[in-house]
Amino acid sequence: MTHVVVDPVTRIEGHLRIEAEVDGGAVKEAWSSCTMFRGIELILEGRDPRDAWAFAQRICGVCTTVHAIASIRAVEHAIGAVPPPNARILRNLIIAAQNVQDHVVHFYHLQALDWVDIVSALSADPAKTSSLAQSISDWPLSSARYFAGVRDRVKAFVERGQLGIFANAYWGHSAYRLPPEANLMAVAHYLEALDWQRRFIKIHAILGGKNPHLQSFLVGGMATPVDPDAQASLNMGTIAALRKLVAEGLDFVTRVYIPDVLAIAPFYKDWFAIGAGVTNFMSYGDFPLDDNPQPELYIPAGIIRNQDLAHIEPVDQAKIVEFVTHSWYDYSVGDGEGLNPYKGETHPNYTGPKPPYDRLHTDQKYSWLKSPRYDGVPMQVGPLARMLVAYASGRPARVKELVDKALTQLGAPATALFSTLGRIAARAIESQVLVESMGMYVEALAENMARRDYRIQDTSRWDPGSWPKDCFGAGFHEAPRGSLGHWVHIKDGRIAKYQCVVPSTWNAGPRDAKGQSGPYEAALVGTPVAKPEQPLEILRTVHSFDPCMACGVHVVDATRRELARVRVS
Ligand code: NFE
Ligand code: MG
Repeated sequence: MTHVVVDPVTRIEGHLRIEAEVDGGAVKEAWSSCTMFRGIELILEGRDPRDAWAFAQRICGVCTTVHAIASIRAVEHAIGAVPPPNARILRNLIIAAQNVQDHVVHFYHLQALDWVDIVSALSADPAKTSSLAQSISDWPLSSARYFAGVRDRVKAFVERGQLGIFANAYWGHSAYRLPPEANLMAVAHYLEALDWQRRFIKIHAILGGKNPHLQSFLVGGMATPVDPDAQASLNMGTIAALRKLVAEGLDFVTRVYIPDVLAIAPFYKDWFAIGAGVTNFMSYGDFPLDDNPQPELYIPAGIIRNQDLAHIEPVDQAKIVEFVTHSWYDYSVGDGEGLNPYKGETHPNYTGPKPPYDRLHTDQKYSWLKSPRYDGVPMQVGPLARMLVAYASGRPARVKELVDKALTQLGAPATALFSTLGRIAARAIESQVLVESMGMYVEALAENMARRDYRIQDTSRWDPGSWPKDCFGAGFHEAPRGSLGHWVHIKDGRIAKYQCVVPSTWNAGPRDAKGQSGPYEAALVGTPVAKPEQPLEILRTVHSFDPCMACGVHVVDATRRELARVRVS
């Protein structure tokens, strides 16, 4: 038995440590530990709830906007504010843009290098790379000359010993299987995606003044005036700019991202049977399409248990609790019980190892993340959960169409989705579904303008004097990494309690009071590890969840300055 420690896991947001027991070339048991604490829930206590979104949004700069959205929804729920159609539509556009940009960045910049060997790309034949690229897509940047240029650029970096962001990887590892030409094509798209994501997210600059951390959120609506006749408002010029940016986004996802995923996956088909882990899935649903109290959601809500796609249960938030049995917190009710977020507590109490952190005390507390559970069991959240709920619900119809098409092209059964590669494929398919839906929101906004409906905020609840003295609210959102909820208790116009239960907490959390593993821990079991001192395969499965610890814990140890350490004992 070999004990592997990966700390910190890189190409994620925040600080994550994975410990695993490896035996016979595969992971037998794994532990996921978040090694940072932030405490934004505590910072919010005592503040004006109308300001909460601006603080909460700073939980993370990767999934920017998402905590602002969950926060305003929670406060609106508590005080009874109802955003008008224009605000709903703008929010849908903002969160769709966030999801799509985040997914593209995740695939190329945070995940691809687990599958794509940059150093191998240097030996690629540019003419053959061009043929490969042209065989999978009509994307115009595909000539032999173009790929020769990319190869020479990367070669110059390597020869000067300046691998920079590409340093400290496991180049040449036997688990890399792409031919040099596929590696070179992916490297070219890695560089193009850097540029693309910067252009695409201008949608946020237009609608929110900046990215990250848009400035235009407002309890009851949005702080963005809509008026086709005014220069300083969202007007017809804005609509034209949005149409163009959405079209460019659709083009890149359709002609680069999806073809790349479909081209790379066949070399790694065994990963359709690795990394299933927790087989319960949850989606809160998102993208309200009307203004009813229970609106139709473009991405539906639902619970799937034990991979059973024939039965979708509605989500009941009363069934959500968080445990701290293995987390560095204390509960006033003791560590054996879970608390619903309305009653949640954040009392930090670090009892973990002291430097040099050789081993986590995995039989005791070992993470800054709590362990959220639904009806007593762990849930996997994220693009795969959403696509499975949508696939099983039959809506939007586009999900089933795209999933079936991808499975046919890859010659894989539907059960292949329950895997490491399934999470990667689901993220790509979701990007396509969401970027296609964005035009619908732009046109809805244009139609409202044409009808001279410029309403942007419900001001009837702006005055705290109009609020109940004591009220509770919950706001739900599907962030890029999955189901996000904020719970707020407002007393005498101030925040009495604030609790966030975040996607990466659902997925990366430790064991609970019953010893049930969280999704990362469960997914790692069975993951092959060819070389314990270069645990590339562990990274593949962990990265497939797109970890964000900053979100997950919502003060870093200055003694640990190494970029990464892998320890084997
Ligand atoms: Ni910081 Fe986040 C997303 C949220 S976390 S990235 O998506 O909420 O898991
Ligand atoms: Mg929390």
